[in-house]
Amino acid sequence: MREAQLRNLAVNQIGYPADGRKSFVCIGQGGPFEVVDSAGGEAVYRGETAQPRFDEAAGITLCTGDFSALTLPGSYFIRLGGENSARFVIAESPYAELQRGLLKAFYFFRCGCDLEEEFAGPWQHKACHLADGTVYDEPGRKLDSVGGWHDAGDYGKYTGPGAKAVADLLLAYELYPQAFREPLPLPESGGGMPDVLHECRYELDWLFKMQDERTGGAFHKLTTKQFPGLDVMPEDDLADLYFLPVSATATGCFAGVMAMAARVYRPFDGEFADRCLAAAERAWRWLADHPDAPGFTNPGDVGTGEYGDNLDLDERYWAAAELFRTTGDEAYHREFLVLAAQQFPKYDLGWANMGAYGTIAYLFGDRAKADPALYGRLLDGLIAEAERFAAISASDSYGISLTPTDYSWGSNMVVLNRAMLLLLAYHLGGSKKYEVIALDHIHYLIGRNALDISYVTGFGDRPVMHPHHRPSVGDKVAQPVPGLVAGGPNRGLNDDCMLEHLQGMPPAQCFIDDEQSYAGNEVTIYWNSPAVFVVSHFV
Ligand code: G3I
Ligand code: 9MR
Ligand code: ZN
Repeated sequence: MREAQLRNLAVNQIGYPADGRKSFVCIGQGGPFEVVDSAGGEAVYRGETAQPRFDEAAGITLCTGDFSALTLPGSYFIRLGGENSARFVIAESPYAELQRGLLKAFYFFRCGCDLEEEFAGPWQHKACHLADGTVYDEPGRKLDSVGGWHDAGDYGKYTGPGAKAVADLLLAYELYPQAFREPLPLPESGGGMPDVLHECRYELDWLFKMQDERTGGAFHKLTTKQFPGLDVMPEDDLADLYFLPVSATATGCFAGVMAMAARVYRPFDGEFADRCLAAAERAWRWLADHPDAPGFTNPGDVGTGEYGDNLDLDERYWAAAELFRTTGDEAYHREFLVLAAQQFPKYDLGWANMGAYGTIAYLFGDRAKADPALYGRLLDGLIAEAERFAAISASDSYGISLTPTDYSWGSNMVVLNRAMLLLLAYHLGGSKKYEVIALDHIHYLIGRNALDISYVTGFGDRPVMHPHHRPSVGDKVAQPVPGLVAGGPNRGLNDDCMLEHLQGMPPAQCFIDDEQSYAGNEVTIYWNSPAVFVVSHFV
């Protein structure tokens, strides 16, 4: 809903890198503007907005004002037609705190341990979900279920989404190790291993428990049968937990992320890396033995997240690529070549389509071992996808790569996945402009959007305050848990709260900061993880 206090001037509410492109977006016809130094109150830069144009996604006429020429570090706001924007900084590195906050969010998602005051501040709470889980198909069989991250605003733990989140964080660490030097800190901080790897290990230690030791397949998810009430704290959610049946999509993701972890953790902990690789290879054998496994669907008495996905080729492709990259074993390469010859999306970053992870693993792997023709085709395809996003971004007033139909449930993941893909294309020799456009996606996330809102709790001048996040609803703390990325505008209006308040709204305005709105204002680990990746590039 467009609220009364909504400003007509949208900026990145944190700020802009000094050497980057800088612009704001103004609702209406625009005109002359000033950038004002918020300490001294003087205008330090004057400009004129560009030609207004109707933006289809936002459903309003907008214009942009460019102030890239202003590079002097400081704190500023925009003044136009008697109105002031939010304050923002221009700084060498404005996103260090944001990046740490986005990563720290994973600590807040932890399940099965006390969140101690020293690390969690007012959002501390007791250990949760400590009971064994029952294997759904074998009611007499109980297994240790403790650990990992809650998926989202609910307390389910789902193998595929967990693997996507870890993969994004490990990729961020592989590409931007310098962004992870400072401790967060975490209870495990120290010992020579960066905190991002400590945090991912918390999830990986749980993921091992999702591999059925009898078959090597990965259980699709571990949840209660129904979602608990919205104000239930995790430690009060005592309903029985179930390991839901093994699926090929979960097993493919499990193999992919474990093979990746084997590579990334090798320099720090060889024994752990060996365990990861053995688990990945065992999962691979399950996949080989189950070429036609059906997609997962919830049994009739289970109402928690389904993460249904009938296409498992992309997960198999990812697994083969990571196993090949990590081991150099030609047998995995042959499997990868067979999978790569099939038709399915190869440039999507999940949660359902995981193909890009396979493509990236191949492109970042040992080029001397790759098939030159396939390598070239995959690289061309990645660059073509980046070009497609660049073209959409060029015609969007906020500079992002979403078309009006792309604003569906979790649209902020689409924003961040596409920024991530642009950065990966840039790293693989693509145009420098991809980096500039990726930064525009961060600006959108942190306030330069149709609702003048920062979609990250605790960051920016007007952040999301009421996420659909059970701990934030159930604790007695006014501020939500910080560092969480909300799902964002969803033209599907898939919950009653959206249906009540947002009928007829243009796609990019289909968002309400209300805790009841699970289809727009929930938070998840795999919306935070691409945010960590993208922001780490600019740290
Ligand atoms: O991809 C299609 C697009 O092609 C189409 O144009 C559009 C039109 O509606 O729909 C798009 O699909 C949507 C899909 O998300 C996109 O990822 C579906 O409509 C939408 O229903 C689906 O929503 C998923 C939602 O669960 C419901 O299944 C979200 O992605 C997914 O993030 C969300 O996950 C939940 C878990 O189940 C439980 N835990 C919380 C989590 C987040 O809310
Ligand atoms: O609260 C649930 C949220 O965490 C899930 O992501 C969402 C996905 O289906 O479902 C929410 O639960 C709602 C349920 O689906 C329908 N009845 C209202 C529930 C929210 O209060
Ligand atoms: Zn828990």
